[in-house]
Amino acid sequence: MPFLTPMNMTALITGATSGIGKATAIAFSKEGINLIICGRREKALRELKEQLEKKVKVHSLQFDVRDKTEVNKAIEGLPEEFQKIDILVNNAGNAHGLDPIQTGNTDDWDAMLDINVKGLLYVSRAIIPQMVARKQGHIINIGSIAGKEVYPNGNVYSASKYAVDAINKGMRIDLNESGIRVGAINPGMVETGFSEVRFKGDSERAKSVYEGYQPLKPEDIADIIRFMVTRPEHVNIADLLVLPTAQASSTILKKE
Ligand code: NDP
Ligand code: 8X3
Repeated sequence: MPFLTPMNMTALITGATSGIGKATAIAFSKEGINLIICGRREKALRELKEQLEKKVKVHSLQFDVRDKTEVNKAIEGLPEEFQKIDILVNNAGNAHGLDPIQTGNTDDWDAMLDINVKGLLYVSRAIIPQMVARKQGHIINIGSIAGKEVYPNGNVYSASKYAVDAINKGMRIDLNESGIRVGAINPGMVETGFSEVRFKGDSERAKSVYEGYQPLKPEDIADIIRFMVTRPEHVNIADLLVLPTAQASSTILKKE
């Protein structure tokens, strides 16, 4: 098998329209990795494509990860030069709400389980067979500190990220024979659109999540993902927990 240099690699990134996914697309473009950027927001996809295609080949796919028909159609319909996917970054996801279990909004529960868990599975299922056939590929799953410990009112979001942790481990076991690298990065507090989504557009509340300390920036996580995918092929970074220095755990955060 020829050694793959970043110049002839293609990465598919879900949730590339903002935050960690967008920063990862930018970081990969600097390595010369060609990109398939995915998300629902058409304008954000178009603008990112225009920005990055000065450096690398970029194809955008607009689909909702919840819809498995759309997922399969998008991936099966990729133009020839984007069909071989070397790196899959399963990043699309969000928290919806922050409520105690007894008053939780069941639509929020559906959103988190359908997007963070089932969406990740649908995209993975559409791409993994080609990696297995080639015996080559790298999957990065974006988990969370919420997938390592539960915090008050985090209940179902945590459940979705514990599931990502389990899926990350399960993929690594099942794909071991095929030589496919599988690893997760589990961030703590990263300043992105995450809290805007969690608090349904309440910008003041979202902003307050990141006040009084230095949260991680999406670029901090993207830089680590870039490092993960540029290690030699025998090195698999399997599971990382990455926190802002001010954060000791889900519930211990040193604010000024
Ligand atoms: P953002 O809200 O900035 O980004 C979320 C991304 O997911 C967007 O690009 C969005 O695209 C995409 N997305 C959401 N729902 C869907 C859907 N139904 N179909 C397709 N794409 C979807 O948040 P982050 O960058 O912070 O989040 C990225 C990942 O990081 C998530 O998995 C999150 O759980 C995880 N994470 C975030 C942390 C944080 O503190 N920010 C900490 C730990 C983990 P679009 O709206 O265009 O569809
Ligand atoms: C995002 C971090 O602590 O809000 O996954 O769950 S947290």
